[in-house]
Amino acid sequence: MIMTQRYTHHLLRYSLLLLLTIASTLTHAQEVVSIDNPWVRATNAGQNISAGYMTMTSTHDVTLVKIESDVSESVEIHSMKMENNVMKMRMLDTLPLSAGKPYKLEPGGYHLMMFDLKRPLIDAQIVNFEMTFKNNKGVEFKQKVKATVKNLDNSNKNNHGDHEHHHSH
Ligand SMILES: [Cu+2]
Repeated sequence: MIMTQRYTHHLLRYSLLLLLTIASTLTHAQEVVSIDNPWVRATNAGQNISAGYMTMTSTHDVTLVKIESDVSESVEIHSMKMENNVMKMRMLDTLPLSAGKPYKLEPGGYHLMMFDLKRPLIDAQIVNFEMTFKNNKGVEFKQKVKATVKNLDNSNKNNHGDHEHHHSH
């Protein structure tokens, strides 16, 4: 009788341990970055670069370390700011996101720059991004993002329209 009880007890402890393991795995999986309004600028004829925009909000402190897309050979993270009256873009190796703080990638500011497009980007198409983040324990996780191509030709007064200029890497 005592033996049986002890065995049951062990089983219970084992089950609890298993549950805890599952729980912590779930917590880990929930470590996601929410992405709002992802979109990509439509291309003009002969243009083989474009830019992507979105708002990223992370539940934890994470760092965006890599981005890939299904329409371009490479994707870079760029910052953009005025220097001596010239709009300058810089490539960032990584983009750290503080927990709970929304990071806006938008025209005139931070953006994802897509190089060597494999095909023209036409209004309403979908671009698939795969973003790799690293948490503060150094563990990488990936997140897929579907962005919509938008044609903003009518609002081209935006200084970002001539995106290919003023690059300084
Ligand atoms: Cu750029």
